[in-house]
Amino acid sequence: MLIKRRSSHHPTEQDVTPEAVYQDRRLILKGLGLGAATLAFPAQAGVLDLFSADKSAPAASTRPLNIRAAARPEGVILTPEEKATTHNNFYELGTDKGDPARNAHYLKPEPWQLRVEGEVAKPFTLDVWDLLNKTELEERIYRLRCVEAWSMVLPWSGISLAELIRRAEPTSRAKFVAFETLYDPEQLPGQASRSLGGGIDYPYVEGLRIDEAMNPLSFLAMGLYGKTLPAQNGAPIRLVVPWKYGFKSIKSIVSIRLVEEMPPTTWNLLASNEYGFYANVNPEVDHPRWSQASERFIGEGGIFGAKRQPTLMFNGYADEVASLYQGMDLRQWY
Ligand SMILES: Nc1nc2c(c(=O)[nH]1)N[C@H]1C(S)=C(S)[C@@H](COP(=O)(O)O)O[C@H]1N2
Ligand SMILES: [Mo]
Repeated sequence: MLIKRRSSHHPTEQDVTPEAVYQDRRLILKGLGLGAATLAFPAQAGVLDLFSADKSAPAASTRPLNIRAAARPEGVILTPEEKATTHNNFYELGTDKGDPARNAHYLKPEPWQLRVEGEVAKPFTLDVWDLLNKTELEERIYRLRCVEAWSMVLPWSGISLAELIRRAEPTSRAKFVAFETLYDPEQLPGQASRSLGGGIDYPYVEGLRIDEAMNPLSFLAMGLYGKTLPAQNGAPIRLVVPWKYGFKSIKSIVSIRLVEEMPPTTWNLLASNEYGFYANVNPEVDHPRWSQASERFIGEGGIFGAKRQPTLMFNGYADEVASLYQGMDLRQWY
């Protein structure tokens, strides 16, 4: 059964998202003892009118950015902007693929402060919009591979994560980097109840080993398609780690903390047998409940009718990152 909240004569992307994907998520939620009925029809439970309210409220508008545009390599097909901004995973704004765009207006990305703290000589608080206004951002075209076996190719704009971390001068005890999404149930109503937010204990948290964070590919995006980030894509600043499954790329971050021990991460906390800390894209290591050997690329046709294409080791970034995992058993360290 598909989860449907609106009836419509025109199938929307979430109506045709492969059944298995929703079943996968629900299996996890069932394990947590959440009733299937609440999940299938969240709008009927009293606390959940948070999401049914005010459809007319406009979402924060996006605006053009000052960027150093990347060359569009020949033969590379970008996911259409309209797909990238309406097919999202951002459970704090709802668990259906179309929810984050519909609920985008709850999140107020301006002003926004991001702390860089922990094991550093010079902790600081960054005014994100000040940085945005003063900096010529770099554009990067990256593949994004969701653990649910769909993928996109997206033009992000932002700065390298290493650049920001270096400014704080990490100490020798800084072995990992912990990231945290904003916690504010008024702006992110999925945080107001466990069923509404997909059973996750918020805030959403993620982490990288320090050498992964300092790798030149690790990116802090403040833009998409040459404009400021839409709320549903993680405004105003989010992580992008292209060789890892999409859930590592944490949205709307307020804290970057350098730490000594491996930090807890949201999907690992939810189902440690299914989601590890590393979450490197690996076509040879299947998810316990589905194959990771191939993926549906979301192009003009959306996920509906998308052809499967082979998934690449480290999502195609092996030359840049394989050396980070030398000597590690990639089956064990999933
Ligand atoms: N805070 C937060 N960050 C998140 C998520 C989320 O639910 N909450 N979903 C993740 C998942 S599963 C994916 S695939 C990507 C999706 O990014 P996109 O919607 O911009 O394509 O965001 C990741 N970051
Ligand atoms: Mo994902």
